[in-house]
Formats: sequence, C-alpha cells, structure tokens
Amino acid sequence: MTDEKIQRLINQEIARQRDGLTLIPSENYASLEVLRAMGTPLSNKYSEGYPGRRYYGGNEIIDEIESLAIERAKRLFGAEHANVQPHSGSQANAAVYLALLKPGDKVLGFDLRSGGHLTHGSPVNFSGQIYSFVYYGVDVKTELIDLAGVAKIARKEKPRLIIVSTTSYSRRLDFEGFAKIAKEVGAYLLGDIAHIAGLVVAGEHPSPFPHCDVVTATTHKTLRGPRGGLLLCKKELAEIIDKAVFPGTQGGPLDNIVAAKAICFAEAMKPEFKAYQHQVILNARAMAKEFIEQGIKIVSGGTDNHLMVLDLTFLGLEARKVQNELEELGIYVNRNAIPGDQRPPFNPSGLRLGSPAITTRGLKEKEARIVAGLVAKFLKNPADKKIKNEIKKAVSRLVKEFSIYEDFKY
Ligand code: DSN
Repeated sequence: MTDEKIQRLINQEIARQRDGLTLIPSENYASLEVLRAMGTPLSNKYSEGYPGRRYYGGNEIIDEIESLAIERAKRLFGAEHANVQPHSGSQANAAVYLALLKPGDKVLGFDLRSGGHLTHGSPVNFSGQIYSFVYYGVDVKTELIDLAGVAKIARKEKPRLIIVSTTSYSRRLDFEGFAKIAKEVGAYLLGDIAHIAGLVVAGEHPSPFPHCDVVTATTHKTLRGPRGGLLLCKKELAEIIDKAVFPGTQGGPLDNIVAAKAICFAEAMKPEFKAYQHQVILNARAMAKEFIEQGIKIVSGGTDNHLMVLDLTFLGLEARKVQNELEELGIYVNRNAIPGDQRPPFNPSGLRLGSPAITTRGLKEKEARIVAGLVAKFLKNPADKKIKNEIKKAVSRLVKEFSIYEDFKY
C-alpha cells in the first residue's frame, strides 16, 4: 500500500526544490547516491557504542560502515579523531559542552546577531541556560570581527571555552588568531564550521586544524551530504568527546545517515568537489558585486565565503515580508538579524542568501549575477506587479536551463 497523501506531498516538495532558486546558504542538493543511502534498511538497526564495542548484536557490517566514515572524515579534514554519530550540528555542540564544561562554566561565544548560532549561548537555547556565556560581536563600523576586541574580553572574562564560528558572517575566520587568544587565557577553542566545511576541505577557507582543539560541523550545507553532524578533535580529547556523544547526549546513531556521510566524504575528496567549492566562492562574489552595483548594502560590504547578508534598513523594507514575497516568485532566502539589529528575531532587518545550491545546479558567475539582479529588482520595486511577473518568468527559465532532480519521483 502506498500512503498517497505523503507520496503527493513528498513529490510536491521535490518539485518545489526543482522549480525554485534556493539561495538559503545552509541548503543544498545532495547527490542521488547520498539520498539513496538514507532510504535503506540501515535505518532499522540499533548500534549504541562504537565500532567493535557495541551493545547490540548484528553490528559487524555497521562497524565496517562507521569505520569507513571515520577514516574518510579524518583524511578529508586532516583531523586526529572523528566522531560521525552526532545527529546534527546542535547535537555535536552539546556533546562538546558536556565533554569540556561543567554547568555554570564561562564560555565566550559569537553573538547571534553578528553571525553566531543559537547553540552558542542564546538565552532561549540550552547552551545559554546551562553555561555562563559572554559574547564577542563585530566592530560597529567595519562589521568585521575585531580580534583585539575579542582578546580584551577573553582576558577580562577568562572563559573555559572560546567558540569561533559563523552562520551568517560572510568573512574568513582567523582560527590561528583565535588560537593565540585561547592559549593566552588557558581556554579550549571550538571551531564550529557547519557552514564552511565544504570550503575548508576544498582549501577555499583556512582550516581550523591545527588551531582548534575541537571542531564541529554539519554534513549537509556546503559539504553537500546528508542532514547530520560531525565532530573532529585532537587525539587527547577523543575519549571524552566520544563519551559525550554516546552515552552522554545521544543513544543509537542513525546508521543510514552514517553510510550517507561516508559517501559524502568520498565525494568531497574528488577534484570535481574542489572545482564546485571554487565556483561557490566565485558565484557568491559575483552576486555581491551585483548587489553593490545596484546600491544594496551588504553587511561588512561583501563576502569571502558562500553567503552574504543584505541590510534592508536602508530600503525601509521588512525582511519577513520580503522573504515571503520572494518565495511567491520562486526565490528562497531567509530573513536574518544584522549586527546591532533593533528589530525582533522573528522579523529582523536582514536577508541572508548565498550560492551553494545554485552552484550545484551549474550556475556560473554570469547567471549568479542575473539571480542577484532579480532579487535587487524586486527589492527596489516590491509593489510592481509587472516586474514581479518578469522575475517569475526569469526564474522559470533559469531552473529549466539548470535543472536538478529532473526525473526524481517518490
Ligand atoms: N539552520 C542553520 C542555518 O541555516 O544556518 C543553522 O543551524
């Protein structure tokens, strides 16, 4: 029996992804091989523990799969130890905190409005409720991380852990500079590279190794694998990190996802993947150039990575409304806070967008500029029906020319 309701909805969602332009910088299109691995009977297995040390029988093959994923992750990132079990980036961060901190310990994290993540100490998140977070942000004028400012806070606060990360920061992270500060104040350094993992392994962004003690990542953003988390660390932390994942914060791993992670790591070792990441950067730059030429303000004035945040305060537009209206035109972006945002998180002043998904579709700089031009056109003429129709038609043309998941049906 087929569940027709769910089948119809899945096919509608596949069509939405196929027929629209995804500019949400944390979303991507995984390969069919990655997707296939996720839909296998591996999902039926329980395998609490680690390869060779499981609590349930029947794990001989799962052990081989997880060992392969671990070896590939270590090789790909040049890491001494890898744990491929975290269900998500948030879970990976939770495990790091459990391993390295006690409740109430002080942590220096990146402010959410400047580009940090919920799990880096937001008061509405477990991290902000259990640990004592203090924050660094970006310089008000340059909108860049000011390392001297970070060092000043670190010296005053003496945190046990410092987090260097980005979810909406469009510039390079100086892992080496942060490591110097962490060393000086005796703190651990966590690099959360969820967004930039693909850029890092392709050499398009400096590596967090050997500077960070622990690195967390997700496998589905620029890395373009299955939805999931990943934890990498120095050898001496391996035991406490593994214990903090299982049994500390999770039960059994998702073995189908672990297999898909192994496939994604192998894909990321290929020359095509390196070329893809290079194009991601070129496309993001081309988009930023177009926005700037159209007079649209980008936080920090541009991008060095795969994303950028448009500052809508100058246009007098509400980001939530813009996000919803662009969605009607087949363009997917997400509203985002900007540094020092005076508006609430549910309706902030910025629009975050980027190039990973359109680059997977095959768009190059010329088309990336066209896409940014469509967004800019809308931002300048939000009430013009004729222009909206033109944008809709242009989106239709682009998604047909650069097709994805063409014959994919559930
Ligand atoms: N939701 C992710 C993002 O979009 O960046 C962060 O967890």
